[in-house]
Amino acid sequence: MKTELIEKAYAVARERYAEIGIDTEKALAALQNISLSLHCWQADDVAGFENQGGDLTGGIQATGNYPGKARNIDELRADILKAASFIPGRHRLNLHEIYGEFGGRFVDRDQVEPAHFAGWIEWARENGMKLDFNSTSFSHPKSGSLSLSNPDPAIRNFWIEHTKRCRAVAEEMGKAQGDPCIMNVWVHDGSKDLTVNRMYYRELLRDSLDKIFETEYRNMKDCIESKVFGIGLESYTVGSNDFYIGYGASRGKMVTLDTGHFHPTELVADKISSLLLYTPEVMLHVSRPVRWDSDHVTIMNDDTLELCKEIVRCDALDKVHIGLDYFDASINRIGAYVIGSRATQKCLMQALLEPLAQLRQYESEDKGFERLALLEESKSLPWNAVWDMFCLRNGVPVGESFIAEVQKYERDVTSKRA
Ligand code: RNT
Ligand code: ZN
Repeated sequence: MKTELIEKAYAVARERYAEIGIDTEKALAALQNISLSLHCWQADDVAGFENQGGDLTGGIQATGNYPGKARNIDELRADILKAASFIPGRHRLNLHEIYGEFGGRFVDRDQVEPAHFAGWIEWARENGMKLDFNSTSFSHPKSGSLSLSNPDPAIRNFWIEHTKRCRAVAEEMGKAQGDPCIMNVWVHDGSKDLTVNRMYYRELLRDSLDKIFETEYRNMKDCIESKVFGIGLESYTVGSNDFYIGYGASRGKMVTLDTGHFHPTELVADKISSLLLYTPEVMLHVSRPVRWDSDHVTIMNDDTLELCKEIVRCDALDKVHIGLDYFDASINRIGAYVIGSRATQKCLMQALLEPLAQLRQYESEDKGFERLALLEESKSLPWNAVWDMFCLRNGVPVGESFIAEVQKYERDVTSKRA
C-alpha cells in the first residue's frame, strides 16, 4: 500500500474520530504500550526439545501436517523473530518448560534448572523481548490422567517438584529482564469416564498447589488455568473454572482465562470484571474454539472484540495480560502467528477507539436506543485507517502485504526443512 494513501486515510479518520471526542493519537500510543505474550508453541505444534520422541498428550491436539515446522531451537527462534517482524509493537515470548536448552541430554522434568533457560534469557535480551513461562505436565511418561492430583505420592511429588523448579526458572527470567515473568500452571488432570472421587482429587490439587506456592518470589507472578474438558478426559476436570476461581480468590493468585476453555456459548469477556474484583490480575489465553477447544488461529471475531473492549471498559490494560494460545498445524505456522497476533491487536485498536464516554452518558440517562445505535455505528468508524497507521509507524507490512512476506520466508526457509 502506498504510504501517501495510508496517511491520507489516517488524516480523515483522525478528524472523523475527533468529531465524536476520540483522540486517535492517544489510542495509537495506548496500543503501542500493549505487549502480547506470543506462545512459542505455535512454531512446532507443541513439540518442544525434550527429545523423548513421544506424542503430544494431556488432552490437547495439534491437527494437520503442514510442512516446515521448526525442528530445533535455532529454527524456532528464527521463526518467532520472523513472525514478530510482521507484528507491530514490542511483544513477549511465552515459553513452556519443554523448550529448554537441554544440550542433547535428557533432563527430566524434576531436574529442570534456570541454567537450561540461560540461552533463552540471553536471546530474549538481545532481541528486546521479555519472557513468560509455563510448567509442562503433558507429553511425559508420568503424565497419565492425573499429575498434581495423583493419589500416588511418588507421581504427585514428581510434578510438585517440577512446578516448583519452573517457578525458580521464572524468577530468574523476571530478574534478568527487570519485569515480572508470568508463569502459568495448567495441568490436564481429569478423568475420561465417571469418577466417584471428585472431591478427593480436588483436595490433592489444592494441597499440591499450596506446596508449590510456598516460596514467595518477587520477580515472577503465578497464574492458574482452568478447563472444561480434554480429549480422553471428557467426564471430569480437576482444575475446573470453579476450582481455580476459588483457589485464586483465596490465595491471591491470577486466574488464566483461555477463551477455548468454557462452554461454547459462554461469554469469556463477561468474566474479566468479576475476576478483577477478587483476584489481583488476569491472564488471557486468546484462542478460537470451533465447536470445542480446538485452538484454531485467533481472528477478529465478536468474542475477541468483546474481550478487548471489556479490558478497556474496565480500565484494566495494566491488570490484564494478553497471551495467545492456539496451535494450528494445518497452515503456514508463521502466518498463523501473524494472523492471530494482528487480529488481537485490531480488536484492541477498536476497543481503544470506542466512544465510551458518550456510550456511558447514554446509559446513565437510560437511553437504550441511543446506546445501541452508537455501539452499532462505532463498528464501522474508520478504525482500520488508524490500524494501518499503527503498522506504518511500526515499520511492519500494512494490510495484506504481509502475505507475500510470509510466502517468501516459506520459499527461502521453511519449505526446505525435511
Ligand atoms: C490447554 C491449555 C494450555 C496449553 C498450553 C500449551 O488446554 O490451553 O494453556 O494450550 O499450555
Ligand atoms: Zn491455554
